[in-house]
Amino acid sequence: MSLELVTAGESHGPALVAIVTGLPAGLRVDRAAIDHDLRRRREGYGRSPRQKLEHDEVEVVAGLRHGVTLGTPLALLIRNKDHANWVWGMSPWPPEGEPAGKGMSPVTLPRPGHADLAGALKFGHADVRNALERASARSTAVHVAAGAVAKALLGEIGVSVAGRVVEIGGEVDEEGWKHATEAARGDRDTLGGIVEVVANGAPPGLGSYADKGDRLDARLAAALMGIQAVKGVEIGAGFALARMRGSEAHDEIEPGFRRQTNRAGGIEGGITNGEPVVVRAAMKPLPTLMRPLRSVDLASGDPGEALVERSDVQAVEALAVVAEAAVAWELARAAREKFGGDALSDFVASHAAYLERISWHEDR
Ligand code: EPS
Repeated sequence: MSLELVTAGESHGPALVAIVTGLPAGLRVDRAAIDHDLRRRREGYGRSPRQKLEHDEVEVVAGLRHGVTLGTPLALLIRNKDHANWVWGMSPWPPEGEPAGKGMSPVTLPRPGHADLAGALKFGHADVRNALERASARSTAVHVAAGAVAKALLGEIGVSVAGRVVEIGGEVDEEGWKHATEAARGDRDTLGGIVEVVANGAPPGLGSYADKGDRLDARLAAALMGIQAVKGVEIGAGFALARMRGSEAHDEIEPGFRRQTNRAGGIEGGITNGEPVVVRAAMKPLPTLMRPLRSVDLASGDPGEALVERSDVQAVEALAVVAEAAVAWELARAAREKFGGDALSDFVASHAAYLERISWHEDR
C-alpha cells in the first residue's frame, strides 16, 4: 500500500477537504504543527487581504483518535471563512432567497495566464467562475495540511524538509523582495519567483529506476508542477548541468559513500543517494492583475479587459511552504513504499533494519 491523497474544494465554497490513505497506525499528529504550517503559508508580503480573513485551522473528521492515526483514511477539513460573503454566489445547492453578496454575476472575461479560458472551454462553462474557483491556489491550504502529516511520518525516520525563497521578481535578498513587491503593487502588477526545498536525512534508496512513474525525480517534478503558477522545476544543479562536462557535473564517490558535491540534488537514477534532496520551482507572475491584460468576452466575442478580482501581488513565500509540503508528501510516499508498515513501529523497524543492511551510519 502507498500513501494517497485526494482533495476537493472551491476557493469561495464552504470548505477544502483532503483524504489521506495509507498512513500507518500509531503516528502522532500534532494539531499545532499543522496549523503552524498553515499560518506560514498565509504569511508574506504581497498576499491578498483574503489572508487576514482566513484562519485556516484544520479540523479532522476521520482517521485520528486522541491525536494518533488509526491506520484508516484520514480526513482533513479547512473551512473558507470568506464563504460567508459568497453564500448565495457559491451555494452548493440552488440558492434560496434574493441574490446577495459576491459571485452573483457571471465572469465572462478570462484572465490571460489563468485557467479561466481553457477551463471554461474544456468544461463548457458559460461562467468562468465555475473554472477559476477550483483552479485557485486556495486549494494549496489543504495540501499544506497533508504535507504537515507527511512531515510527521518522515520525522519518525529522521528526515526533515524545509522550503525557502530564493528569488522574488528577480531579486535575491529580503530588502529587494520587499522593494520589488511594493513597486509591483504600485504599478498594479504582479511578480513571480523561485523557491528551493531541501530534504535532509533521506536514506539512499527512495524511488526506483524501474519505470518512469517510479523515479523520485519524476514524482517530485510532477508534484511541484502540480502547484498553481509553477512553470519550471530543477533537481540539483538542473539546467546548469547541461552546460557542464561530465567531469565537472557528477559528484564523485568517496570512502563511506560520501560526496564532496551534490550537483545531482540527492537523486541518481530516480533514487535518493543519501545526499540532501534539493529541488527548485519557478513561479510565474500571478495572472490576476489590478491593471488588467487584454482579453475577449466569452459570451459576445468582443475584446475587453480581463477580470479584476482581489488577489496577491506575489505569493512566492507561500509557494516555499506549499513546495515544502509537496516534497514532503512525495518523500513520505516513497518511504512508505520502501518501508511498508501497517503499524508505525513496523515502518520504523524496517527503516532501521535497512540502514543496518547497507551499513549506512554516521561513522561509515
Ligand atoms: C487566488 C486568488 C486570491 C488569493 C487566493 C488564490 O483569492 P481571493 O480573490 O479570494 O483573495 O487570495 O489564495 C487564497 C485564498 C489562499 O488561501 O491562498 C487565485 O486566483 O489563485
